[in-house]
Amino acid sequence: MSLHINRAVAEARTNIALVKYWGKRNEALNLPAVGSISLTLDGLATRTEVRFDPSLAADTLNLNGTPAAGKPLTRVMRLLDLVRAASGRTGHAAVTSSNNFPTAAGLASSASAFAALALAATRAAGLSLDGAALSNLARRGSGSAARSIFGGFVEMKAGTQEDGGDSIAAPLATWDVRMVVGITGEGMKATLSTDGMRHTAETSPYYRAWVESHPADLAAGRAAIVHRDLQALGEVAERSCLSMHGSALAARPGILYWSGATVDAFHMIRALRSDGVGVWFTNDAGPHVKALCAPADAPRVEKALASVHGVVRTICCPPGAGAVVIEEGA
Ligand code: 2P0
Repeated sequence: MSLHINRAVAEARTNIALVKYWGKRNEALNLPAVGSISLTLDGLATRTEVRFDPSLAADTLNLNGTPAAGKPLTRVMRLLDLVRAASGRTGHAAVTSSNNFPTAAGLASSASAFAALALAATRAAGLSLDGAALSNLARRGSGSAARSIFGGFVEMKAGTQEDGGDSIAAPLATWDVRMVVGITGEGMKATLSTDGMRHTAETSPYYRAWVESHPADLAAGRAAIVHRDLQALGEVAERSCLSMHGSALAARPGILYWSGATVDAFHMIRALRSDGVGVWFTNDAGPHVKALCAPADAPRVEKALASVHGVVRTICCPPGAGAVVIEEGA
């Protein structure tokens, strides 16, 4: 530990789950009820600077050029408190964070944000954590952030320990695929993931079935990645996405993240598949659609998705690297 370092800049990329995380076994420690498997994406990144400054009266947060308060600042302060406790550092910090993709597109992700923050804050505090410890810390900010510490295909373990020591992510084998993102309109999602998960767990009669069917999907996803079997991976990805949404749709009242364009894009992807293109959809707590395919098929998939009424933009992402330190020093 070197106490003179008080500033660090880190970058992390977002990730998309192929076997979904939905539900928590402990909300205070943010421990997931189920594991998950994701792909870290190149091209959609958050860059975050953390500067510990003894002259500050409080922690501050600047998000995409604008000072932030309220919930985003509170979540950042909670993570900084964990870093202060682990490092012994007592001062406040100035956090400056920006995404390299338009926030208005609605893709702004807590995954890349909290992975970048965990890495930048620990390095600025003079700590040098390994990937597992960083993943554990990032999870406290956001469950999906635990996965963005690593590049390529990543598995997040639900874990069984009460303190969450084994609720961490680790990299799996990686090969070259594409995730084509179809942006379906703009705006904030209706129900935040954390609230949606809680409501589903508390009220959906299908939640238990979701949790119980999940280990088989994880095993199938893991095997597909090890064998580089895109079809098997795509099939489990669609199944896991629809199961997650099925449990949320059955909550009372039901949570509906899809727009008409989302469903039209699902049909378009299945029509492409009927034409012999190896492409499978997934979708998260919002209306955007993500299509998994081989690199050679990506141009055709992108064109087809762009032709869906309501899809305003497409982004084609190769696998991306894990979180990295860009700069550090006094
Ligand atoms: C996932 N999602 O596996 C799932 C699928 C969205 C749908 O992880 O409450 O922002 O901060 O741990 O990580 C989004 O939820 O939730 C998410 P918290 P997070 O990617």
